Amino acid sequence: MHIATTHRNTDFDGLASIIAATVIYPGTVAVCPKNVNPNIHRFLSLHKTSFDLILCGEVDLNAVTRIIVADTNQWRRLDRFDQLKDREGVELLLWDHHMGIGDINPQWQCVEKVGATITLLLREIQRQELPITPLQATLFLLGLYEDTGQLTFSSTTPEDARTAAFLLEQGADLNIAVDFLNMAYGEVQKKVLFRLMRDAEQHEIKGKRVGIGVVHINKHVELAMVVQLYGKIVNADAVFVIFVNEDHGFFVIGRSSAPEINVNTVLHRFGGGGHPGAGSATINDTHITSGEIRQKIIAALHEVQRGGALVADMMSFPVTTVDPDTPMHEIQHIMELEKIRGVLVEENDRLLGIVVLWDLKKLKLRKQWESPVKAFMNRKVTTISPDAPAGEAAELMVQKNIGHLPVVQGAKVIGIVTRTDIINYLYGMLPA
Ligand SMILES: [Mn+2]
Repeated sequence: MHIATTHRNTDFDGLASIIAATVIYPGTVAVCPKNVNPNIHRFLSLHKTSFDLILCGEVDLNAVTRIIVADTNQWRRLDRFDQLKDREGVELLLWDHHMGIGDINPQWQCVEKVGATITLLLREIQRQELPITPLQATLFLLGLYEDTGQLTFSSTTPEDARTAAFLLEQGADLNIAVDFLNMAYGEVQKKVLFRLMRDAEQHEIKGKRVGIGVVHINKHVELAMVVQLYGKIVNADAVFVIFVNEDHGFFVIGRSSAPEINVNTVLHRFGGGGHPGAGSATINDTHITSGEIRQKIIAALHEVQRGGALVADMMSFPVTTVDPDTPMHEIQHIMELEKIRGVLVEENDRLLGIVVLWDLKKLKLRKQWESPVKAFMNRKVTTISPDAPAGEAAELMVQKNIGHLPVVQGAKVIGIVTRTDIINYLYGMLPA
């Protein structure tokens, strides 16, 4: 007997993966653990008869000659089959996207860091051009969407997104998928949120409100959205939550809406990372405690703030300036030549105004091109100081919908922040 099975507290990725395994390996029986997540329970109560599934208790262990394990690499997460751990003559295959250390040592495996295990099985299904039904496609899409937060989690890979496209082509039903995914706040997430509300500490660090929580979990579920929601509810500028899992490993999720608090820089110290606003770290150091991790985060927050990126670190210079009598045709020439979209107008080292590419589009008459820039420039220029946090520049440009932000020290322009500088900053291309 050949079986495909997955972890207890089965989620959509686990269920989708064992059904996909029956497509890839004909004659294989999908075996579902007794304990499944609430949304899986709801899904199966409607669709049970549509899929060939049996429970672990129904399998005669002596008859098993091949086990395909999906979405976990640990024996003890399986229902009953850990009894086959060292049995001779049982072939073991593994499909998984967890990169941590597991104790399942298969004869063959496909383990890669993608957003969902189902993506790996669908790679094989597509390679062999195996047919799948719209119902299977819907279940596969649920697995993919649940594990990737509808392709928004930072673990999402380009292949996950292409797999979603493939499933939609195969007739996956988005109405059904949305219906089941709306339960993204399952029991585990609700408990986590409750504990955070009750136990998390609020710290005031350099005038910013930072929530720091420690939560014990015994299940691998998506928690990023809970952390984000918690931050919003308590109106924190940043939140860091240390999740302690049953193996005493740690998973830290950070979120920040304050330009001064860079999550990427803080979690970098734990071997993690992400973006200034969002990131995570997995800590597999058995000698560290959650209390020590919390202290390290607080220490990092104090330091990072001091050394955080400033406008001076991100601005471009030198700045192209012209005097107020420069004719407009020359402005156009300068923009083309230097490949820039904005020119500052100065007189005696004093900023008078700014003219941007958009202003040139307003010129209709030939003689206007001969007119001086002072007739067309914008005199109300928003500026920023070089000591301001880099994130403040981003915020200001979004708020005012401007593409150029002159950096002014005293009365003198020493640089300029453009949208390109902002993009480089936001996507972490700036050395932190
Ligand atoms: Mn998974």
